[in-house]
Amino acid sequence: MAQVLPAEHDVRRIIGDGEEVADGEVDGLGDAALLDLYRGMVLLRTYDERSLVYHRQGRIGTYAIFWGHEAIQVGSALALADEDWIFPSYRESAIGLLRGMPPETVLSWWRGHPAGWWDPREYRVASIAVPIATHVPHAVGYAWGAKLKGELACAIAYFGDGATSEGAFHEGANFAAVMRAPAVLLCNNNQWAISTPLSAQTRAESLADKAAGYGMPGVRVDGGDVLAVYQATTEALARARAGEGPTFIEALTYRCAPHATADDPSVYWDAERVDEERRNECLGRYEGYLRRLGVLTDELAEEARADALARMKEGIAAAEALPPPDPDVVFAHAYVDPPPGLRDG
Ligand SMILES: Cc1ncc(C[n+]2csc(CCOP(=O)(O)OP(=O)(O)O)c2C)c(N)n1
Ligand SMILES: [Mg+2]
Repeated sequence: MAQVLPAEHDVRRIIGDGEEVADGEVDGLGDAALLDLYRGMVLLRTYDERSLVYHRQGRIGTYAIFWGHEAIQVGSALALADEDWIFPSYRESAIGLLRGMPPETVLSWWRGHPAGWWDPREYRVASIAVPIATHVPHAVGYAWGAKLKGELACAIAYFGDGATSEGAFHEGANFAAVMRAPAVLLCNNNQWAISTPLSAQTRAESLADKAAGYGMPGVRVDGGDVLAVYQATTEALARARAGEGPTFIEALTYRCAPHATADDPSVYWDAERVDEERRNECLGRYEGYLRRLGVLTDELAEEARADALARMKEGIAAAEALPPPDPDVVFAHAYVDPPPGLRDG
């Protein structure tokens, strides 16, 4: 029997604080790769901030904000090989942008337009899962299937702290470990499931501890540290490709935006903590690191922001230029034999 130790309780960090805590580094990450991570974070941050504006302008529908989660998404996605598959939740709706998906596709998804449903094979990004944790078994099944076919592809599933209370998460985790599926289970522990705090979610000391029950390693990283997430994901993928099975990564962060645009967190969250977390947000931390290293200049930072903004402007224009969908599309794949009311209407 493989012996699995309880999760690492120390939270892994690479980025220092610019004062007492020294910066570390990740083997194999040169300047170009460091800047790719930066550009990815700027792109997602810009996507998120613009989306909130578009929502307020009535140009997209309800939107799940991921401000402050960019380090988790970019650090893990950029550790993947091209052939690896991504299984996102609504919190990672724009992660396909890191694989070349145009912003108008994701913006169309939030507009409820059929152009927002892409072919998963094109980007190796599965459909956005809104039901909590249902995509964990999908990711694991994909990974197991790839292994059976002798392919090297891994799958990564993104889900939240609340998802770890769902049956589908436990089924997926067990299945992954038993089958030694090459999967990475990446939990964004942002401390909230809408208004339910982590303290009301579990009695486990850490979410990573849940991994031990299934016989897989549980790793804890600072989810505001893009390099720590990158490193932990790289190691998990190496294990998976070596035939050693899945890894559970708990990326610790704090949701310092509403759950989604329809939520009013002021009635349940601690405003002081939110202010503190916002001051310590992940993109600013990474910018500080790159500047201390002498890798990021004002010019490069401005270029990244301008490029991301231009892509968003083009994206919303392209999404709004699409003709409205045919209302019949709602029923197109719902019935083999439509009921009379629909058939005749
Ligand atoms: C199966 C299921 N039950 C309930 C919901 C309603 N719901 C939407 S988001 C959410 C909270 C999920 O929290 P968490 O897993 O921590 O993810 P986060 O939104 O914080 O990223 C719930 C309960 C749902 N979408 N699916
Ligand atoms: Mg959560």
